[in-house]
Amino acid sequence: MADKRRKHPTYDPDAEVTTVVAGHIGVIELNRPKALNSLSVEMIRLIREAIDKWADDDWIQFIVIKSSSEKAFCAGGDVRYVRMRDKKRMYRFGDSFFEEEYDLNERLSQVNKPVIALLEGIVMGGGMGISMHGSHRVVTPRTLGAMPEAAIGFVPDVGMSYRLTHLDVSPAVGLFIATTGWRLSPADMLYTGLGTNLVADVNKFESDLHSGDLPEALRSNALDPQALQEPTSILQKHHEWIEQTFADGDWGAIEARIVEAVDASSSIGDAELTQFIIKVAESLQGASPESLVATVELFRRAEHATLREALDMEYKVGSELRRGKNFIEGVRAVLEHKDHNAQFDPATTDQVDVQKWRELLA
Ligand code: QUE
Repeated sequence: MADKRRKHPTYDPDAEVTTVVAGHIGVIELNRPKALNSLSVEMIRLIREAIDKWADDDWIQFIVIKSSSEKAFCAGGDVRYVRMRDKKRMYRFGDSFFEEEYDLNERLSQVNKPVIALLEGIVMGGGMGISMHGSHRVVTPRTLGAMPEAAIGFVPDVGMSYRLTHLDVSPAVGLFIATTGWRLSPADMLYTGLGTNLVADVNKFESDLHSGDLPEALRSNALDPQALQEPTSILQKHHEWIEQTFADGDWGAIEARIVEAVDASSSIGDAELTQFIIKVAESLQGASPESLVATVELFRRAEHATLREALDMEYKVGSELRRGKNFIEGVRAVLEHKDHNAQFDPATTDQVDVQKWRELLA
């Protein structure tokens, strides 16, 4: 019996996701490196299939989710493909894509054994969704996280409206990450709790897991954060300003505080904070105002919701955004033409109908 299970009957090294049982570890390897492992619907189905098979299989002690590429764990969902169909008003594909993706995100939160994501390289959007609902999110000095959806006229989804409002740190930090699309360093990941462990080498850690002793494998591979290029999280350094700016109000109120801070920044006398505030303002430059307004409405409600309720709200907001022009335009500018010059409409926050999003989520 045991020997039979070691060989996966459908193992295919060229598949977009390969799944193998190695000893008592179920390994899910994302293998679409040319697209930085952005998740196709096939990949979502293959991951789901493996999780369903291994979650209640007593042979399997741990489930590991990793990438075949050092460049990226996973850069997001395959939004180019979704856009192609949405553009032709064929919304059914995107609808079921997000339904299946969000169901997988929820399923990952329900597995009663360690689900360990090895976060080497880029982890954005959908990549967060297949890692952050598991028990262990292992980061390295090369991990780069982000929720950059506002740049493509979308909103942070995949259950991250729930995760980012239920961080070890305050929900204000989560909303900061969601609106600015902030590039999260390994230190930022650990500070927020999005990362649970720091290791130097994920391959060495994975091979040590075969001992069956997860705490020992984590301990013996633990890297001191002081060894990082930036040992201190910039979000931690400026958490007070983030709190004051993002803790309450709608996007209009938050944006007004940021504008005020930029105007006052030269007279603060804190060079580091001034630099940070300018960088915050810059990271909001390419964002769709409609996305920013909708993100705040979504996050204020997700703070008091369950993961499933948050996913359902994300689906509602996402469906609506996909049927407007900004998602088509945002994916065009960032991922198709890569000119990063999206012409969003409305172009400013004051022109966005905030009431529409409140009614949608009521
Ligand atoms: C926002 C996103 C995504 C993004 C950039 C954003 C996203 C996504 C990708 C991506 C990146 C590289 C690829 C690819 C996709 O970028 O979801 O196929 O090669 O998948 O600003 O939400």
